[in-house]
Amino acid sequence: MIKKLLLMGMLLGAVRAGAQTYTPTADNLAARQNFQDMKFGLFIHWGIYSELGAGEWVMNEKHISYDSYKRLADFFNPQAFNAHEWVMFAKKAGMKYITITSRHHDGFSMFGTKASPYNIVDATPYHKDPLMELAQECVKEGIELHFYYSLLDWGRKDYAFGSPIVDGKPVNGDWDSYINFMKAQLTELITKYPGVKGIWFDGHWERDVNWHYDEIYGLIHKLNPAILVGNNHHLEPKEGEDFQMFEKDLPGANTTGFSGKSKIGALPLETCETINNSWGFNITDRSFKSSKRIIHYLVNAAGLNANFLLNIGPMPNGKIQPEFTDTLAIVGAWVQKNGEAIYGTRGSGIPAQPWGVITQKDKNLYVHVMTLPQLPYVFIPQLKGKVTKAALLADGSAVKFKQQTEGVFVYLNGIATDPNDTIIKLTTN
Ligand code: JFZ
Repeated sequence: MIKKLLLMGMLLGAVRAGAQTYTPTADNLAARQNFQDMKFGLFIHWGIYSELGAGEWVMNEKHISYDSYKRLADFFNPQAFNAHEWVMFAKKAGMKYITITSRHHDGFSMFGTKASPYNIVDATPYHKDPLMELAQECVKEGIELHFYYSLLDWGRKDYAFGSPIVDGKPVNGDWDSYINFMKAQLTELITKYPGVKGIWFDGHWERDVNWHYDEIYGLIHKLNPAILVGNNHHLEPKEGEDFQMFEKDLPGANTTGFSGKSKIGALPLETCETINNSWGFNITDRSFKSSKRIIHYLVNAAGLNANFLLNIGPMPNGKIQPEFTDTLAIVGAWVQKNGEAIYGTRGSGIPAQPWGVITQKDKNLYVHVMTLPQLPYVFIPQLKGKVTKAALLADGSAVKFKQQTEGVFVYLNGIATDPNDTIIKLTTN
């Protein structure tokens, strides 16, 4: 038994020694800082599934065969798509980057690709590449672009969805062929589209295979070392990844049950959430989140040192439904006014309080009071440094405070509160 353990330990050691260690370049580290500064992004789930108005899992959930589903491509013709409108929608909402599905689990590529004919340019009457238009528009408007890319594919023969897995490969598929296909597409996405800054992987959890991440991440970083790689595997970050993501949960929370194994690591953090209850366009889903709830999600994420990636599912004609534009116009107006306490901040390390959170930038702390307390003050524990000034961010008016060894009391009596978030800026020395 002991011998066996020793042997195993040696083997593990050898594997570890053999694995390449990833050292991010200076450009990559700068990209991570910039990513953290942006704080707010737009997630877009858009594909031929939008035609059925039942989310991006509709093929799987309704047991639609690949051949029948493929027919959706014949009718996909988003004549009303306008890249400028989408980018301006994001900008107006106060978002600094867009992460869009280039290919989801249905296997349909929403970009022009030589690696498969099953793509928007070659297989639909639209014959245009919306992701190219979006990429060019993003560069023009100073918005960063990231591509979501599915590892899981319900249709391809080489992927062989449903096949038993032996030795890290699907026995009924051709795993090498599938890995090469993904590498070809990722090369296109990184080299052809201007300004792409990140790749957001998803689908890892579908099967227990060898995903060849060393090769895939290695290829991405070879093509462009500054690209930020993230993977929605719901595990701790793996070698070669540049940020850690959480799905439908703030870092540290696990309301979904997906996040139990994703201990918070040292990489930049991002959490994604839907504007209603769906990722892809869903015609019956009317559970729209209020602007207040979205603002609170953004502020809470920032307080935990994380970005917030808010998802919308555009309609099959290429338009964004008015409920989303209305809500995000309100969110945008709020963020434009209060951006100083969001953009470029980091978590303060002070834990969330019943009334809200604290963000930090340089020597300033931003106290976000989202739930007004019963007593007319908030108490901030564990504050380092001496507070020299407290002022309402909205108008600069002085706010009373008292600092003691155990923390700072900030008095709210008589101040003009904001129904979303009353922000008090503390200057420390
Ligand atoms: C995944 C996708 O399946 C989904 O369509 C969407 O793109 C979202 C952002 O990411 O969602 C998941 C992934 C894994 C689990 C649940 C939802 N899981 O492991 O339970």
